[in-house]
Amino acid sequence: MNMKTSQNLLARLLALALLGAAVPAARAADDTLGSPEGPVVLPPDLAALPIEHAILVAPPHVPPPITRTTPAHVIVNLEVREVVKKLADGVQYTFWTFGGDVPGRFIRVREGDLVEFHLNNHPSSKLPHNIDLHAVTGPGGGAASAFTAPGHSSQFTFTALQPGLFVYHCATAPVPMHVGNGMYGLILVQPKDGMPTVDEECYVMQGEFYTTGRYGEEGLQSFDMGKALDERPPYVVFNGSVGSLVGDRALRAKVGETVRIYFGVGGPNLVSSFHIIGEILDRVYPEGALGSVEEHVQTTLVPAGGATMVEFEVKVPGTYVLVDHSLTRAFNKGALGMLKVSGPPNRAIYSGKEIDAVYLGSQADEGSAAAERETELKGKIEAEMQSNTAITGLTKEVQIEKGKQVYMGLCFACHQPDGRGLPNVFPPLAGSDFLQADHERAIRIVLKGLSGPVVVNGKAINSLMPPQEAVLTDNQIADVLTYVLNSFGNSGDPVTPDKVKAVRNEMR
Ligand code: HEC
Ligand SMILES: [Cu+2]
Repeated sequence: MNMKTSQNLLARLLALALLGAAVPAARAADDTLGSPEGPVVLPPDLAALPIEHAILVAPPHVPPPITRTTPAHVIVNLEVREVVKKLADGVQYTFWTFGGDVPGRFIRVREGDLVEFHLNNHPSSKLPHNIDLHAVTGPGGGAASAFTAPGHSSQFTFTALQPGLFVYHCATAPVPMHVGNGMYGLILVQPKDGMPTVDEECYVMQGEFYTTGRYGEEGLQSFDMGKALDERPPYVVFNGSVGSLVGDRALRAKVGETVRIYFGVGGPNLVSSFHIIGEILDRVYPEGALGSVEEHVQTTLVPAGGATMVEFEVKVPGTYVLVDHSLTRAFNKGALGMLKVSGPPNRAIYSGKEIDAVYLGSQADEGSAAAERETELKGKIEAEMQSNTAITGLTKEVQIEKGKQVYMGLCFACHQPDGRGLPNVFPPLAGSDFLQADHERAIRIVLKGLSGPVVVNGKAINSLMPPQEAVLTDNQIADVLTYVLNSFGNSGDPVTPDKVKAVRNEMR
């Protein structure tokens, strides 16, 4: 018997001793993974516990609080399913789940409960799975006893010794892949003395997805181990998909209510700087530990494989945005959710907008003048259409005005409002030979960005322009290039949306 096996055996003997059970010596010696040891013979006090079936609940909801004041023998039935679901608009992913959703079903038990755990792996699954519950005291947090082939069911029993909010996850090799495909959830072990009552409880978990395609690339995506090794996920999301807590699916509360969010991080790798824009967290239980409470918290750090509970009273109506305050994750990778609070305003706490005066700097003034001019020209076209069909010239003028708004909202920041750029940093668009030599190339640059050395008007530059394909529509790109090609002393033909579309398609 090697060291590890003897340690395992020791731990198992301890676990059995804890249950007060007689040790089935012959079976305990056969300590291979997954070989059943048979049901434990419970001592009279445990055998006499009332039996209860746990209610498991899908996110963002949680089971109701446990009101009993004595332990029970709680039976948990959790089903593993491999399902194809939406990761983002137009993007599907084969999620491996505990219960059909990411995160897995929320489990709620009470400190001191005897938990009889059944892990059922659906017959349609392709792979075996198991479960490691951080609430379990014992080898692998249950994983050593829960390895379950498709169409099989495993059983093990543990005592919920310590209260707190715990992550559970699959621990089958390769573990990062099983977790990275969505195999995590939360189990709350309510303390013996109960928890403060609140009006709303909800369940949110963050996790990142390492898809082969980049963010937003349509179709069925698969797990990319290379990206996982580099810890460079295209997606970082709440509750398993981009937009899972947005719009109709937002969390809800009413003014005056107290809200508790059970927030966990499945990972597999990233931690979360959990923050709610516009709320100060009245109470935070760091790391899901009920023993300590922090008050008046802005942002709380949640480790991978960790959890926290946050509580706050909502006092002002409006939409509050849940984010990982590592902000590109929130605004570019999906880690963004919403809490919509309804009810009467409280102007003493928050006034709402008091004054709306324009202050956007001179560039934006140009932009708004362009908007007026565009409306004026559109009016002119309509008037002209009544009598004259030769409106091509005017169409180009409209494009120029619309393009100017795009330019003043985006390109100006680098290429400058006058199109002259900044020496050695941003190349000029005004009089740019590079731009005017090849309009198709210009479309490509706006779509895909540009990096590496280029020479513009005899001056070398080696910098980086970010791609705009995800930001701008074909029309906007046509308009902005028409504007640039017909401003700053440049002169050129209009760029049509069809041309942009053709270039975009050919680069797919
Ligand atoms: C974040 C800064 C930034 C923004 C925003 C930006 N660019 Fe650029 N652009 C650059 C840089 C830097 C280069 C040169 C890249 C290199 O050195 O390879 C460049 C190059 C170009 C070029 C080719 C070089 C030249 O001067 O003719 C064109 C055309 C161009 N940008 C158009 C645009 C348009 C149109 C927009 C708005 C839709 C835009 N850029 C937005 C930074 C930016
Ligand atoms: Cu698994």
